[in-house]
Amino acid sequence: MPLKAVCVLKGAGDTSGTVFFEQDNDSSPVKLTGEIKGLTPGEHGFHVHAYGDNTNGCVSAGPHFNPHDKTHAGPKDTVRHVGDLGNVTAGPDNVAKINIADNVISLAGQYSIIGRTMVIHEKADDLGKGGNEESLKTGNAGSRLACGVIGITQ
Ligand SMILES: [Cu+2]
Ligand SMILES: [Zn+2]
Repeated sequence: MPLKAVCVLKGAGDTSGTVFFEQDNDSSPVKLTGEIKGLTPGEHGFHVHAYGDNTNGCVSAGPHFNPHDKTHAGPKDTVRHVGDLGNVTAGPDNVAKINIADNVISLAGQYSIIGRTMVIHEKADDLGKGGNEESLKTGNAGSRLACGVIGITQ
């Protein structure tokens, strides 16, 4: 039985989306599909943040999910936060189609992302290559446009 999860992202503005997660077993890649609308055209940082807490909006989700205490980077880098999924790209229709496969996040086990928060950001994630201190923490991706808690689905 594949593992499945879903995340509905909402925010204070008109950005919203739905992301579906699927993983064949706890050692295979997690596939993410879905879309986020209400984005300016171009790249937007997209991460798993540590807490499934939206009590004060997306800010309560805390920093990037980083159980190994590493620096921020891109999804293809070996040293990265577990939650670093890089960027999604919105087209002229303001919609980003999501089609990601990632080998670091999981839907089961000690480093499961279930119960944590997906965040879509205002700006592009510089993937840790921005040359300043913030780049190695957040990728300078700016404010949190929308977010949602990742939950188990059938
Ligand atoms: Cu983020
Ligand atoms: Zn990060």
